Amino acid sequence: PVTPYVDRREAERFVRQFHHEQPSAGDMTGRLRAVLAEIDRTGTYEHTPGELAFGARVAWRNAARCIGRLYWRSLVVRDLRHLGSADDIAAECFEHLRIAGNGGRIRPVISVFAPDRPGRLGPRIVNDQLVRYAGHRTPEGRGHGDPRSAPLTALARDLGWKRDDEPFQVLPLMVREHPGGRPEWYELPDDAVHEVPLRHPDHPWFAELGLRWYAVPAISDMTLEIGGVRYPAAPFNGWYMGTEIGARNLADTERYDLLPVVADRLGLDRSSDRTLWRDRALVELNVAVLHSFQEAGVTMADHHTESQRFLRHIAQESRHGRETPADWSWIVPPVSGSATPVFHRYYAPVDASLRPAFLART
Ligand code: HEM
Ligand code: NRG
Repeated sequence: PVTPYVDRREAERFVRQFHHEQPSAGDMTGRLRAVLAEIDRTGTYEHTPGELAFGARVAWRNAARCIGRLYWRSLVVRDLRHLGSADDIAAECFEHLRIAGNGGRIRPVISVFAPDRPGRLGPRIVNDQLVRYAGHRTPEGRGHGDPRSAPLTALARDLGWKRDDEPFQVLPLMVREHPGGRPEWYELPDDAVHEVPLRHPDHPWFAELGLRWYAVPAISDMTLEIGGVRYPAAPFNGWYMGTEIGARNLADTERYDLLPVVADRLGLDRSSDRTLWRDRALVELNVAVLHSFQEAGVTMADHHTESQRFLRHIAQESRHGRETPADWSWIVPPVSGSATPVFHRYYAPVDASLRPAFLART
């Protein structure tokens, strides 16, 4: 598959938006003419550093599933478009994790690598996040590690990576320099991966469960599209909201499935759904996650605070004359939804043609 020419209308729409929102950026007519001429000559065009940073930030602003958008203007944009080799991408992804981790004071960062060009597709990061735990499902259907990573784990093993049987073993980073080609793989350096061991403020036994999670959620399998140009390798991160770990990653039956274990240690009656043992275990698991990140000095938001921030974001956007498209089913937190203000309202509908955007890999 070869990328076609950049859509001239998408390029024009973006250049107009950039100059409309950033009136200090200079001569729009000249820039538009240059961009269209470059597309006619080469099939694509090169964003200026200012356009790239603006485009990445607006792609975040447009992410309808993201509750964390209040700080979209502060996204740190690393312009690494000149890099396309697997070795360089891996090294800069590790540097991304160090910059973003920042000793615990997490900074939202995106690293943008080489784009797709006509006749030459850009590189791809195979992993869905830069840091992920290996896992699989046993023939009896029991999970080990993070079962969500079973396909990645199998691929890494095929490539020669050695799995051990720890439940929280960090997968290697796999990079395809050319789509369709065999990925190169790289073990993550220790100083790039910050992890937090989990304990509970009131229950000393909780630490004995040996649970942990990594500090920086860095999505690495979405394509950043700006003005018709696609950047398939553009990993980005913010910080975690506690429920992502406490109510989903560690709790979902398809993930670490820990509610029965936690409920038993809490001494809850699991003989009936009606005792709400799952609900009570969920709350204590989430207390442990928030407490542990706090004590470790790693940035994490609770769902009440992040919900309030999101409503502030909507209000701020509306003062700029912009609607905030949002997907209710992703914005409302997976526990205590109705106890947060984001539950009790509707949102502007999501327009799939909105750009710049982060697109799911097809
Ligand atoms: C999704 C929170 C930063 C782009 C989400 C989700 C949460 C969240 C809770 C839903 C995830 C899920 O249910 O699996 C936050 C917080 C941030 C933050 C607390 C702190 C700053 C960012 C940044 C970007 C971003 C920096 C991009 C530059 C997205 C996108 C999705 C998303 C594209 C949808 C992912 C998908 O479709 O799977 N965010 N986010 N977020 N966020 Fe954010
Ligand atoms: N739920 C996923 C991460 C999805 C994105 N969440 C963020 N993004 N907080 C998980 O690993 O649990 N971010 O860029 O901060």
